[in-house]
Amino acid sequence: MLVVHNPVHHLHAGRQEMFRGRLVDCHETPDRLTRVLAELQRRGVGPLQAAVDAGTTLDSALARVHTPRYLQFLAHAWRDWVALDPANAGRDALPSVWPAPGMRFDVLPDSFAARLGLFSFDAGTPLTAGSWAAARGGAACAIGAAEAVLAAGGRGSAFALSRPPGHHAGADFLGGYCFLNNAALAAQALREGGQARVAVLDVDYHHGNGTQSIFYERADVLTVSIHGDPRTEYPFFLGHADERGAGAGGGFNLNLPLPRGTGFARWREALQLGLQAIAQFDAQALVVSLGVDTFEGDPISGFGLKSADYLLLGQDIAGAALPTVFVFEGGYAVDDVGVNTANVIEGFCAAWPTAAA
Ligand code: SP5
Ligand code: ZN
Repeated sequence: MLVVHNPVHHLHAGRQEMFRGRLVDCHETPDRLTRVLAELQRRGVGPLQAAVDAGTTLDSALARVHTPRYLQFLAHAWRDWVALDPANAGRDALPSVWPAPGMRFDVLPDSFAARLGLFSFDAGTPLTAGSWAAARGGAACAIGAAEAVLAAGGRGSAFALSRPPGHHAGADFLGGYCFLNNAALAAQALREGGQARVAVLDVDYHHGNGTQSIFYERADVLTVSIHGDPRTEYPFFLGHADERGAGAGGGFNLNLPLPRGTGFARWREALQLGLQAIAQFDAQALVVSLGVDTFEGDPISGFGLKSADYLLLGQDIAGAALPTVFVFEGGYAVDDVGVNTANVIEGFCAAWPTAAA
């Protein structure tokens, strides 16, 4: 399977995230991606392609998913952060003030600290000097992988080894270690490449709130997410089963929340429900938001999947028999993230040999 990786992902390396009143070491590290790449190469998965930031071409692709004011904010965020205080050059940016419902989201504050809050939904997503360049590279992976699948005449598959992750980022906000929504960009590229109906299947431990919100009122992209129940799990404020889409998108969002502690047998039943919905939708192409933070050893999550389960996960997804773009999301047990992710890809390829090209 083609693997598109981000050669500049290491430019984003947040130091600390705010967690319950303290700054703790950031869980989302460059090492995660290095481990996955090493394991894929060890197993001979390939070919390997480096994503290219195509400048203005990439800008227009980003603008079809994100708002102009958010992209403008991200493009200049580091410069503005340092302008706030020269000493900020040595610190990551984290927000500390946010608008609540009923306050103004439409007026852009002059203060960068206020703008950072306006465009964020948590204080756990450090923005660094290289975050914008790295996020662009991650987005380019997802779009490049989608283009490769389209070029394969709707029979192919590819893995976008994106970093930073993307599924928590909305049209107009960052959060959850995410800046640009890589999976949404891949889905949009598939739509523009002529696939009439695209499904996004999000198997990361956390609800894909950004992806859901981007497509919530659209009937051409079905979003399905299997995740820890937001009553107790991050991102808390979205991801409930009664969120089914709105307007023209009514019926085109499916949330399958599961309680903390869920193991593979029950998780797999939810996957079958998700795959049934995708078949019923008659999707022409599939984007998988592939987080492996469902692993039993994950330090910030609560499901009990074991390494061997990821082979079956990949096999089950291959059963959809759709052109498929995998997009890397979460997974924080660094010693196991490579094996778990490569197992999904291997299980998929073994079950659908035509996709292994
Ligand atoms: C892409 C993705 O998986 N984003 C997840 C973002 C989760 N952010 C909240 C993390 C809470 C960190 N908890 C620290 C626990 C220290 N013992
Ligand atoms: Zn996650």
